[in-house]
Amino acid sequence: MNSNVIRRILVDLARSYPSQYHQVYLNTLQNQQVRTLTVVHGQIDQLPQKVKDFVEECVELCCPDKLHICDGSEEENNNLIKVLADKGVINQVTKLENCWLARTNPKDTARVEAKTFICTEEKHDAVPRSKPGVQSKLGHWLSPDDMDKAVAELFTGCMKGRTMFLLPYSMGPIGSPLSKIGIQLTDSEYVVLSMRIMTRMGQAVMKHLGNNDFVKCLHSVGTPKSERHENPLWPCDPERTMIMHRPDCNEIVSYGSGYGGNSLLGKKCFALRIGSTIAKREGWLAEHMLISGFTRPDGCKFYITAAFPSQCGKTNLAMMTPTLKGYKVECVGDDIAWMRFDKEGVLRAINPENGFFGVAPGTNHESNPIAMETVKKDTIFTNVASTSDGGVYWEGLEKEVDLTHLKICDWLGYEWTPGSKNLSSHGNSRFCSPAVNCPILDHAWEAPEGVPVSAILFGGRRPEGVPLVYEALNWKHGVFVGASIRSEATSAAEFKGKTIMHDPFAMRPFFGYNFGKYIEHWLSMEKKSQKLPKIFHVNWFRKGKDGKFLWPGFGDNARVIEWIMRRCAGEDVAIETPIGWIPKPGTLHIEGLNPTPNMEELLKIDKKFFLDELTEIEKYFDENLTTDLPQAMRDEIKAQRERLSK
Ligand code: OXD
Ligand code: MN
Repeated sequence: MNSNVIRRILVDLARSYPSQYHQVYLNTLQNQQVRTLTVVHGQIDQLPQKVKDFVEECVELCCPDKLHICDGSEEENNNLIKVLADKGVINQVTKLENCWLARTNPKDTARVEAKTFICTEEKHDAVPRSKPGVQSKLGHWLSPDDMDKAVAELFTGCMKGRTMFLLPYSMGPIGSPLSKIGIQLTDSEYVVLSMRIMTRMGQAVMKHLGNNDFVKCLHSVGTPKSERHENPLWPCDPERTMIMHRPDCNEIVSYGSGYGGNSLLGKKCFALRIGSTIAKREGWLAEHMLISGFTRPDGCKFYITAAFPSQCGKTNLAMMTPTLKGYKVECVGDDIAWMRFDKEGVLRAINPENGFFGVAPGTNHESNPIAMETVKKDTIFTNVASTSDGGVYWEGLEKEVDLTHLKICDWLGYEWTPGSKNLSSHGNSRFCSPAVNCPILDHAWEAPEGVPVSAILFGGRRPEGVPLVYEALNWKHGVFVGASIRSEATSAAEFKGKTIMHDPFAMRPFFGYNFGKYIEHWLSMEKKSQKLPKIFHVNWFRKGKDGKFLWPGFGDNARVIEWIMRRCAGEDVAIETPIGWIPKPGTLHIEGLNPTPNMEELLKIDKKFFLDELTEIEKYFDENLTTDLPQAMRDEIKAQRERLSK
């Protein structure tokens, strides 16, 4: 991204492909001659030198008309809300307090995994060696040259006529030894508003930064040709969207999309992709996990972290209202955990985020009453439906919103009637709410040292074969369980249909480096000095022969967590099976459940199913990791097959 490099690339491109690139080159030179930049907010001279250098480089490249250095204040936020509301980009949800609804371009509604790249000198540092002829499903690599070319081509002059916003932000509580700082440059006001919710953003972060290093984040919604605009209120460039990460320089560059997962660069790009590479270097873990605290009636409290693929209920579990009497759940985070062993060998976790970017459809007072409370104020909704009485609506609210006499506008802005064959809201529509609005936020959620983790859960949507809960036999086996996660596809990314996808550690879209090395990193946590949490696999989604869920889920999942807590406390409530430990009959509390769940069916382990599962997992590893698969994983497959074949 160095401007000389970019100039050189443009010259090269113009020479090699005169018709295609010559104009870009000329425009760039011209931009450089005529460009003027007005700083409309903040003072560029007061920026730390490294930040100033970064901004100047990006200004030279993107050619914005104005620069706004964000201070993160309420006043700034209100002004930006007004700008967007005046333009009609967001509309006030008057029934709620300080809540807003944005409708995106229909082509910009989810993460785009196929257009997300990790850029390293050596391809092997980013993605494992796959079998010849097999397109790796564990990330996409880009060479530094190709990234430089893409950046030059996409970003040159892309902010002309627009304002560039500079956002200093902290992932994790400002000043915590576990936190990290990023600087995002963006041309989207929606991104500024959302980043202020999802991260600690503003002046306090800049003060703390001093002249230290930070993750460089450049984002633009892009400059499509006018005919590509389907929704002029939501500029984006879906055909050319690219999300690029350069772990060796702690750099993120995102072009063409305003959708959260692609544009709020603190979240998936920094906290997971770049975060996992920093974590590898520094000896800790950056994971796609919720963090929550469970307190028993006797006052004993355990924290768990849980990795489920997108849209498998992390937010619901993190904010659960337990149906078991006397139990309490408190939320630390619903999506990302940064975890590190402390001096005493205890694994401690912080939530690097400051808010929730949750999936709206399916959220209601039954599935997640706490989320319903959380979204009542200071929330930005995206791609849900609106009602004529100033409210919002999505699939899942049928039983609690009376739509009689109301007019409904669907997520596209068209009139919608209940029962219509189209959905009112996009399957990946979201709420973006500050964590402090969550009524069950854990008192230690911002503890700089993090909370102690007793158990790590893995899971996914598995309608068939996979029991409600099982405990891994040991750490290595637990790493194998994490590496083997499979789940039904959801609408968080571009995939369609109900296929069962591999999603190792629920991190498949978020690995910042070679997955083989990632497994090794997890295995390396097994040290004498470190007290390892127990590892479990849970599946709330098993179905019976009638196609109905066998387990009620939601608040009743507390019953499973209660069993997990008893295992963490060393209680003898489990029996060993070939795939791990499952609850001894009668030890998982199901009293009061009506109908009584079929526990036999829920915990059944069909050896044939698991042998087939093992064959599928081995095939996946062989095709996608080949020689990068650590021997320990091959040993686990062999041992599990032997146990199943007895
Ligand atoms: C998310 C996701 O947005 O995982 O959290 O897609
Ligand atoms: Mn997520």
